[in-house]
Amino acid sequence: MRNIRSPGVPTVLAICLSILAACVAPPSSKTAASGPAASPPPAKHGRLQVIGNHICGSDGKPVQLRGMSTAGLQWFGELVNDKAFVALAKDWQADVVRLALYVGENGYASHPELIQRVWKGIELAIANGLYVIADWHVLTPGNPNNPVYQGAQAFFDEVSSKYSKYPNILYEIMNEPNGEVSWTADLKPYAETMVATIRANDPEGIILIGSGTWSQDVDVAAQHPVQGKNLAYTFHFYAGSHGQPLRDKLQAAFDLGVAVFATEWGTSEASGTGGPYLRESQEWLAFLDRHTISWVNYSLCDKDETSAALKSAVAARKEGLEALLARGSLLVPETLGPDGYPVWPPEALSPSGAFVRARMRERTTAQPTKGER
Ligand code: IDC
Repeated sequence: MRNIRSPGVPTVLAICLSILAACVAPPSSKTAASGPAASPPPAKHGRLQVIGNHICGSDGKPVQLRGMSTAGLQWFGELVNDKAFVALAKDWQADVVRLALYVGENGYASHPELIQRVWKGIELAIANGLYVIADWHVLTPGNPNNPVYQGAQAFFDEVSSKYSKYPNILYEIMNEPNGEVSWTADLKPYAETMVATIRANDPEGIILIGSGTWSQDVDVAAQHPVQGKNLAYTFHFYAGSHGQPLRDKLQAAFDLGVAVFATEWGTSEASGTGGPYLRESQEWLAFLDRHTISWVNYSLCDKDETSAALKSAVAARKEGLEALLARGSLLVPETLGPDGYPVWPPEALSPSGAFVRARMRERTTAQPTKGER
């Protein structure tokens, strides 16, 4: 977090000069891109809604959102910065960002101040016209009813009361339940409580529901779905570990009529390492395209692991990228792109990051949406 300093005389002078400059200069996309926009661009598809087994825009047409997840905010929270969100929206042409609020593992349960990163992330997403997923990152322990997660209701009550007025917000109530958890006895009742909590403040926002086996048991959930509107089920895959058998489960859920959203997938194995498995990732993405299923890649961070979209400092140093590192952490893109807004230069991206960015932009190039942005 930044230190708050009282402005000295030179700072005040600089502020006056910049106000004067802003008054005389014509509005330019460069200034709009690098500072918080006065009136943020609208969320691309308006208020989302679930119709049948699709997530649709406000016009009722199925949409496919693509975007990136943060890694654990307790480890890589610095990623929640203005430049990164501008780069993601403009250069990567992402539609959505997911804020992974780990609860266990030194996360929110023991560091409640992490909530500030969620608020800042939501604000930055709104300012950049991105949809934003508030992810209650259940992972260890695997049961969302474990006392570690006792803050869930208060969290979703607060998120939904603050942000229900924005079409940008989506709620992911349990990242990946795992271990001895039953859908009907543990997860569905938990989901019903969270849905009721959120619905008390937000009658419309999309609620994303996880399932057992690290959110792979979508087919089980789909047999006994939670009642209510604008509900969708998450499923997670890692291209090096999961293939056709998981796609079959997904197809089964889809055929039972529920909407699904891949809120987390990686080009690596499920451990976050190994690979990248780009051929397998292509196969998965082709499947998601065919069904107009939204996806979020894990993760936009610079950890030394395959699934990370940015190079680690160690890898960058090995490649002689000292000049890039000298500008600071790769979590803050300090380079200005040709259009005047911050970008990660190609050499800052890992093989996984380069692949995912290209896939994200491909769609935008294939189906121009200029008029909509
Ligand atoms: C992993 C990170 C790793 C971190 C670990 C901590 O990649 O750096 O040490 O969490 O638990 C998931 C989880 C996601 C995992 C990811 C990769 O939702 O938190 O991140 N993964 O293992 N499910 C399947 C894979």
